[in-house]
Amino acid sequence: MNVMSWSLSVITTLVVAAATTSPALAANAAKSAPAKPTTVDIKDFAFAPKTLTITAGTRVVWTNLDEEPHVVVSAGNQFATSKALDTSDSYAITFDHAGTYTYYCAIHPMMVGTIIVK
Ligand SMILES: [Cu+2]
Repeated sequence: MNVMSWSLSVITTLVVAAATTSPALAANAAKSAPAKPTTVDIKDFAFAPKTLTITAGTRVVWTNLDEEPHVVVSAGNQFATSKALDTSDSYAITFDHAGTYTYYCAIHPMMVGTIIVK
């Protein structure tokens, strides 16, 4: 093997090594990209999922699938209260800061849910 082809071989090895480290780069890219909206269904007088864990910057969309109206209210007044959501109505909040956000339905206070923002 002459010096030139040896160099090529080393370069090829480095390129392959760089390519195999790309999952880490991809993970970083995914972290910095805006998070996709996440949905909470309001169905059968319950929030589903009842507890939702998301990353900061995620938009959460509640959709009422019941025939009864529901109102999303932050237990600690951490975000704005929704209007009365009729069937198929949605309400969205973007959670920019880490924390635990508990909420309930103003009309049916036994309906409770939690958003955990990491
Ligand atoms: Cu309700």
